[in-house]
Amino acid sequence: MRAIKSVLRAATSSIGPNDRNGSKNAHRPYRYSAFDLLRHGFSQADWPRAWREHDLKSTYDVVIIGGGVHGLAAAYYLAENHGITNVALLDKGYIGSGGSGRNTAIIRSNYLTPEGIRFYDRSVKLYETLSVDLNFNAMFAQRGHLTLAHNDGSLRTMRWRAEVNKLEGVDSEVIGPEGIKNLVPFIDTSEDVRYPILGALYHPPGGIIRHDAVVWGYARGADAHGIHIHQNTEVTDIDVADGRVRGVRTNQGDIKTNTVINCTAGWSTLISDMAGVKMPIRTFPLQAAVTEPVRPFLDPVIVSGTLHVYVSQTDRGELVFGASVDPFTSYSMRGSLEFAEGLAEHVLELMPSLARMRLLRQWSGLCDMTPDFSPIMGVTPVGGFLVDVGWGTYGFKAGPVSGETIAKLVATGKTPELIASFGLDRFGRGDLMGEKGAAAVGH
Ligand code: PYC
Repeated sequence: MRAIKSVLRAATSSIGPNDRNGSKNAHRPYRYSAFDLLRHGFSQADWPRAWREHDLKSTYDVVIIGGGVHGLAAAYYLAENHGITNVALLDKGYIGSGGSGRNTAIIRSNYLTPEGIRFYDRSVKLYETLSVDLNFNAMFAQRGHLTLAHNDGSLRTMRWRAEVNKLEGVDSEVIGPEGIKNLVPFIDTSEDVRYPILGALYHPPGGIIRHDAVVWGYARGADAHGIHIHQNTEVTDIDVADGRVRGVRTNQGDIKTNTVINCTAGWSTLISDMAGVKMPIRTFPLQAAVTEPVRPFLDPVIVSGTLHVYVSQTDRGELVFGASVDPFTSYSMRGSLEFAEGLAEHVLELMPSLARMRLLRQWSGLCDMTPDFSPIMGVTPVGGFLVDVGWGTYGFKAGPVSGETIAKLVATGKTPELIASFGLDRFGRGDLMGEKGAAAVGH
């Protein structure tokens, strides 16, 4: 047995550096497979590290600030699609420790504006192939997404969204209480409740994913191309001279660069301020909570704007809940009793049979809200200072497409059509992209 184990261990550790792209730092990432799982199970050998640590260099072609899904996806697509690998990704904590590790992992493209629908639909498409593209199982479960309407006004908005979705080739339709009950037998569709359910926007391609796996998959892919991921590296200032970015200063040393991408959430205004770029953003906490695991009973994601609640069941059986952003600006990431009480009340109005379930944990993340509920992406008045910020409560689902489009902008110098409507200059022109009607819940 010992001999078998040592052969398996040797096989496991045989993956070595391989200069795949001609970049000195590129290496062939470890290939995960079912056979490997078996091999590791027998050998008990450690899995190889998914990404490496590097010394901070004094110069990079591109510096990305923020090690969440947006920053990591931008890093990955810069290398994968454009061969740009002399890139540093900086995070003041550990990767995925901000919004990417705190969101409720809902993916959908049932937005309201044609621009929003096209943009988020591209993200859904990228999410669909992500596990294969990155050889990292992100467990995307397209179990459908239901946005409930409890009054005529919301039903009208659901119809509107369904029609624009269809025009853009996105699968969405309005269904009635019977259709809802078929999909979610536990939901209370009776008429004698405070907010009877009149119908719902049903969006079959929507679903949930493992958000930490998305972060790690992109980190591994970026690292394989030789991109440097620097955790615990806080940006303290951005050097700008003659209207252009010249470098960034960090608590680990200074970096010279001509291109900086602000991919932060929560701190996006503080980072942009360092470059002298003002952002029309206000930051609010968004709380979430998770229950103990129970047997699977809930397939689709359920959202009720009127009750300010959304719920999904993970593959492990926990229910994950979220609500509206807190009603005040703050950088606090703590949960509150008020939230847990309000949540319980609203969830029980929808599914009274959950009364005995216990909440395990609650937390919060920071949402950078813009006046029109659309992001701010692209160039700024400071040359070489690009932004991918202002995600409100939609950030995680947009990670792949944001990374893809920002990388294209850096590589080509041209703003891709998919993000042309999201520029900072729209606020000066008064050309807003009202996407509030597609928010999961009222904010
Ligand atoms: O837009 O689907 C959404 C969402 C869910 C949680 C926060 N935002």
